Amino acid sequence: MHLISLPNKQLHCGNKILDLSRPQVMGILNVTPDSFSDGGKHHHIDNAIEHAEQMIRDGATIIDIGGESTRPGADAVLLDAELERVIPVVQALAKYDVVLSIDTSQPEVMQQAVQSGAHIWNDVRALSREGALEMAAHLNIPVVLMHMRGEPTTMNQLASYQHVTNEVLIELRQRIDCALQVGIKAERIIVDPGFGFAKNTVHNLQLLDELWQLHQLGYPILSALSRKRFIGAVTEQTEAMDRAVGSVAGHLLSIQQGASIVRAHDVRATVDAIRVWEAMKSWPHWE
Ligand code: 8Y4
Repeated sequence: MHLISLPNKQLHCGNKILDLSRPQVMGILNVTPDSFSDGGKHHHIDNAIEHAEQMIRDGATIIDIGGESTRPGADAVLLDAELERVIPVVQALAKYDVVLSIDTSQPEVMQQAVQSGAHIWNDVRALSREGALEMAAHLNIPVVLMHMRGEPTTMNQLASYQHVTNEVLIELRQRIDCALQVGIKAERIIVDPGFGFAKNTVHNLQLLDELWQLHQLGYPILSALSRKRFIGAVTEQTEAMDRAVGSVAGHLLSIQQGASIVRAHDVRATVDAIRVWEAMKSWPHWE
């Protein structure tokens, strides 16, 4: 375990560079309708910017902007709604000294987001939507390939494994192969086990215990378990807000196994934990 070190890699994100030899915190910025149902459009953008600014002050070096609606509806309507939520926020945050990641599965959303200043494609569907692989190759940006089975609406029935880590490795390798085949560069790929996606509590815990196995793939690892249900199950915290400490613990265990990026709601608490880990790693310099 002590022999695992972070990849000595730099992730090129447009005009910015992320140093993956140190753990990086990706702050979660939700721009779904529920988060601005009270106010108007400007209210929603102002709130998003304020939240992002706070996360940057707290030490986030990446902001993950997500605006996908989980409600059923026509594709064209859903696309327009997602664009309307995400693009103004990207435009507003483009001037900040932070890497912008977009949580989307839609190639059109990512294309417009990149035109507006976004850097990373974070896709929980690992570029499986029509045209997504080709768009990622064309945009030539870093992509997060996350493990999932089915769709968020059907995935729970697919949470059946002989050995979860081995099957996640096999299925991630298939998505990596697809990405490489269309010309996505190896140095642009980040992998993610997809905590909570088509996994029950035991699966999630086994994956966390064996996260270091993902180094076999040869790509930087992103770990994202912030406030998720299995953290609630273990800590007996029914309210997502009360899962911060459990989430920090899980993220630190991920970092100890060589995860390069953690995706968190509670940025300051996560950064504090990482500071303790980094201080421990460099203890001779403290005397
Ligand atoms: C409270 C709030 C509790 C939100 C749970 C949640 C991942 C991801 C999500 C992930 C990557 C979520 C966008 C689910 N999960 N992207 N996105 N990896 N790369 N639920 O595990 O945060 S959304």
